[in-house]
Amino acid sequence: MLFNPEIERLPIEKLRKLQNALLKEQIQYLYSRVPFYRQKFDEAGIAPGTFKGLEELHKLPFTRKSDFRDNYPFGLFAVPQNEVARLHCSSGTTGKPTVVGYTAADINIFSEVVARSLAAAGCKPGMMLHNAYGYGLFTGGLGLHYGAEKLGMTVVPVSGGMTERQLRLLQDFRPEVICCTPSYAQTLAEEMKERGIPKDAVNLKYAILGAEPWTETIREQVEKGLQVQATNIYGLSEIIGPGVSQEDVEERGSGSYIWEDHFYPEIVDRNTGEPVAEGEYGVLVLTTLTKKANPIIRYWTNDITNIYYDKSAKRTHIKMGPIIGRSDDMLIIRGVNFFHTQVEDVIRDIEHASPNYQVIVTRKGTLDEVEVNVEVEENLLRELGLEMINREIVLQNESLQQLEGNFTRKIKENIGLNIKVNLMGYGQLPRSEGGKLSRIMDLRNI
Ligand code: ADP
Ligand code: K
Repeated sequence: MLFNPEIERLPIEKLRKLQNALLKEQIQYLYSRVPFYRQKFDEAGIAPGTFKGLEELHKLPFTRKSDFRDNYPFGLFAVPQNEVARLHCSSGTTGKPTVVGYTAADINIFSEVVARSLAAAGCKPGMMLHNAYGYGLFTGGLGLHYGAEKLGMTVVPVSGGMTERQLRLLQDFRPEVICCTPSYAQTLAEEMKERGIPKDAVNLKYAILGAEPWTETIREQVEKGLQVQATNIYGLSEIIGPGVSQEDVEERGSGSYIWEDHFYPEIVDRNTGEPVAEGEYGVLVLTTLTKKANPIIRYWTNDITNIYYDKSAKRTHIKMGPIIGRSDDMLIIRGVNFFHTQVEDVIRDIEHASPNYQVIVTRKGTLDEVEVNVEVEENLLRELGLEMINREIVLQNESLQQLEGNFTRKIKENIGLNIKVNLMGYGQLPRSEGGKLSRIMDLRNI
């Protein structure tokens, strides 16, 4: 279903025209209201009166997370505080939180893009949404909540955590839709199995997962475990929150639509900042076209992905691939670029390896080294009559040695690195308890 078919199918030329007009307005607006941007535009030689629009966007400097911090709390706001209807903060995965503001109209935009996203994910008015994103300063909970109400859904504002209660409500209320982080969806799927809850005791059909990188490996696990069709939702507080882009349930695996009438995307080279060709990987840079309280020009998301038009798709808006990682999570191991999502990709090809894994980073002298801890599937443990796994057990067990060997070889083939793999028993690695799960354990500064 398309929530807003007219705009979601707007022909590209018209979309471009609209973006151009909105961008010019946005530049004018920021020039007159935000000293930070006026100075930046002056330095770049951009005068709002003669600014040519999209064709000159690349001349404008990037806005970075540090700009939010330097202007903390409200220095980037374009409206006085009494016009700000709501504040949110980023979850602070990478340091001090940043604060963002929304006017009532911005909240409407946020709800609109989330409503479109939910509809693309398979939701319809009248369906029930179990919203297990965290409520509070984090944009996920309230963002999905307002969007679902706009679409006309029944919202259960469960928030994250308290897995026992989540499972109870999933059985009692029988919602068709759940949204949460992919790692928490894994937890819920595992816990259902663990507690012997039959799959048909819950009525889920769709899962909308985001807030952290995930791959097809986790999609398979969640789709099987929860009996759902799972789609990706992407966003970040600096731009608006979740709902910047969303995958269509019938086009799973082919990328997520970026709602281009509100957010203008670019992909640039992570080292030079220069634009790359369509489809190439780089840093996603986003410009808000319609926000009023806290509009942002060329935000350096630090997220690595690619963007491309999909001519056979239902909508005209551009798509982005999955985020392969944050630029600052990229490790350089013996000269090879490495993201933890690459390990996740490999897991899919290894029989008996489960998508519960962790990448351990250490430093030897000036060089970074990584090892991978990965749990084996529960049924293998049972077959082998083991409760847990450690080094000693692996060394004594032929099947486990073989599995470790396979894994190491596959990593070598796919990533080009010799990486030490340590098998773990089921349940030995940390699980998401509701929020984002870090798959990287960084021991470099210890
Ligand atoms: P923080 O940067 O503190 O985590 P946010 O809560 O605003 O702040 O989270 C936004 C970030 O979360 C994005 O920049 C991105 O790194 C990550 N993210 C959000 N959605 C996805 C997704 N679907 N896939 C991968 N990463 C995502
Ligand atoms: K597997």
